Amino acid sequence: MTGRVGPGTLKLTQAHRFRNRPVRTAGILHWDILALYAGVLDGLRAAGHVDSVGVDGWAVDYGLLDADGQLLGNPVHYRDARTEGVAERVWTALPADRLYAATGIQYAPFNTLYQLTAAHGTAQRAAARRALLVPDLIAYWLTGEQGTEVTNASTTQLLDPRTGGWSHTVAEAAGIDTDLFAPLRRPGDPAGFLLPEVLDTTGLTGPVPLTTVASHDTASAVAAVPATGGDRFAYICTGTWSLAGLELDAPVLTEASRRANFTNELGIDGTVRYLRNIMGLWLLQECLREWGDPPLAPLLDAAAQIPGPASVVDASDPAFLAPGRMPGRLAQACRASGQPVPSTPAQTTRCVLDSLALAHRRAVEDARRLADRPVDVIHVVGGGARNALLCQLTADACGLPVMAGPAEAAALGNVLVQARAHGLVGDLSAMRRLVAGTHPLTRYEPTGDRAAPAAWAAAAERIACP
Ligand code: LFR
Repeated sequence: MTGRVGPGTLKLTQAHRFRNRPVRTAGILHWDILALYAGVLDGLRAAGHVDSVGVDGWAVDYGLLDADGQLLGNPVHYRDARTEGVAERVWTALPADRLYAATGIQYAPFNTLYQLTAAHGTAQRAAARRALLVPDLIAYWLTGEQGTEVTNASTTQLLDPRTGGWSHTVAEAAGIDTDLFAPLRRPGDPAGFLLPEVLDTTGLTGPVPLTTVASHDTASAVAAVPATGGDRFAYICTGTWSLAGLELDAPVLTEASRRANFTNELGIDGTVRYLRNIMGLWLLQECLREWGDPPLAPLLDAAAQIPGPASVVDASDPAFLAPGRMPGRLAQACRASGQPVPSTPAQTTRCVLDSLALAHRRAVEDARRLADRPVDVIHVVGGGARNALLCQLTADACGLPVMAGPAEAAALGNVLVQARAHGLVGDLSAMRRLVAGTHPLTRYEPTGDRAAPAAWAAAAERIACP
């Protein structure tokens, strides 16, 4: 994406789009990182002229480099099964409650901490001198400079959210030397210049600086949430995942918060992203893949005609993490909880969207209770902001208005942090006002006969997660 920023101006243009296709080899699911990097180079070529570049991407995954700075293998996908049962091993050295008190990070089988533990004893891990998180790896190839961006580093479960530095307690207990990571850097920090080889390949004219952004895509998206009326808002970043929660000044590290599996990831300017991971539109994407990728719009229209909330599943359950056979797995979960089994694609789609709306409701309610913060409005950003049925169901389930948009929040947050570092925009609230003033938002009210929170409470009881 290219972005243009000025007073009253914030405009994104898609320069290039490429597929991200994971590949399974020798029993392990990998990212095709060189194909992704080639896509980045194609994008830079298509962009033409740029004043600055920023890289963001998904969290937790990393590439290992040898002593010469060469990549030791394709990064493993966080949906790979190699981390099954690994967390329990880590907890024998450092119990889960102490781990949470030290890092504030939710349990997810794929946290970097567990991935590095799973890799202990492998030849690759033994040869590794450096681990670079995926956006940092792309930044390294573009510039030759290594760093560890702090919002993404917070998802490793090796960082202390109070200090923003590494947690030596956790690292020592897990037998991980934090020198494996490059020095920490913060959104806004300069991160070098595009290498001559990159300028050659892309046809760009140097010098082109790389600017550190909130390199965790969710942190970039939260930075671009168009909230302009104070702090009584929740956000839901919807895409492959739904990340639902609050922006706070300080982490919530209580036992109740741990039990509710809330995470305290770092945001820009010392903020804390207090949120829960919900499986998100991945559930639908995987169904569509199984059905041979039919067009989405007629399916959503048909799903909207079905009375709801229909049968629901627990959309926070890691049981849905792995790819494959998703319609069958959803049907099985409905059967196991004694609910009608969705059998048509429209019914399955409705099951997914009702389940997501219900999970959004639980996350927003739990967050405001655990952080003791009132919420008047929910901002839905990311790809799901385009899904009117999902937004309406979320408003209905939560009993709160939903402000939907922008869909490209992560790219906007990325561009805004670069613009700020180059003096083109003010603080976080100025950034948010600029998004709100330049991007149309759609408001969904929990109205009409759809506003029936009791029906959602009953749906929650059916899957025993109140
Ligand atoms: C969203 C996201 C989530 C993270 C998941 C795995 O793209 O970055 O925030 O939990 O992907 O990295």
